Amino acid sequence: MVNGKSVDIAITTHGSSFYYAICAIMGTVAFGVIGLSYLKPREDRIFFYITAAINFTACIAYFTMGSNLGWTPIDVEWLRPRGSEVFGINREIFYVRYVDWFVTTPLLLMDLLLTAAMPWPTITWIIFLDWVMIVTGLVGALVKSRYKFGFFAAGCVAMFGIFWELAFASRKQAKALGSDVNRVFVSCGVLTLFIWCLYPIAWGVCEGGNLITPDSEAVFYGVLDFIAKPVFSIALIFGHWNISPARLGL
Ligand code: RET
Repeated sequence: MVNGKSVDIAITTHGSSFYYAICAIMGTVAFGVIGLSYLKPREDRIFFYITAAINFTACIAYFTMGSNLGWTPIDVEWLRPRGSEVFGINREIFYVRYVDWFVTTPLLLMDLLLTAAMPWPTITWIIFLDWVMIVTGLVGALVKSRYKFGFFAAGCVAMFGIFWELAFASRKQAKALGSDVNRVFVSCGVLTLFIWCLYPIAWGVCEGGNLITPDSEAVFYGVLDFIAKPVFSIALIFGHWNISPARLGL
């Protein structure tokens, strides 16, 4: 207790069960994608392996969060009792989310960029921008003062750079590759652009502004991750079913 206020930062069993439920979905989709890959020759499995890796990684991260691990308490400076030197009003920050995203968001982007047969220099640069976005988001989450929003702004600029590449150069190239490639690129690309825009909003009300509880955070990020990973994965795998990777130069 600090100044009569509870500073209990543990998550409830509800938050934990929700994390385990998402963990189970990610695991099921990952194994399902690996199972489906056996229907294709070894050299045609690139999208299966990338997509399975995305879901396996998330499965481990969600197991960690369901077990109430992978987080650290961060002081929330502007919620410190007025005139008090006491720190102690803090929030649990799940840094393991960022470890997950550091691995999985480049893989999600590779799924899209390889679909559009983008050249490796472009892919390398986009992955760099993505890492800037995730790392600045993590640093911002761990900083206790309002400077956190400076890091957040840098992350948003990087995300904008990624969106620009996907929406213009990559879309143009996917279109030139034929209507089947264009269809899977546009459907998975639109899903990505829409859902990725909601992550900074979630960050703003959770790690940033401390406006919603860690339980609500579990649901907010959980629903986003469910759409960004399992739903995206299924759309991508079936969208690619009749497209030979050789046609994309893979
Ligand atoms: C942060 C904060 C810094 C600014 C921005 C962010 C965007 C994060 C995104 C994360 C996407 C995660 C996905 C996970 C897969 O399941 C880091 C929240 C712009 C877009 C797709």
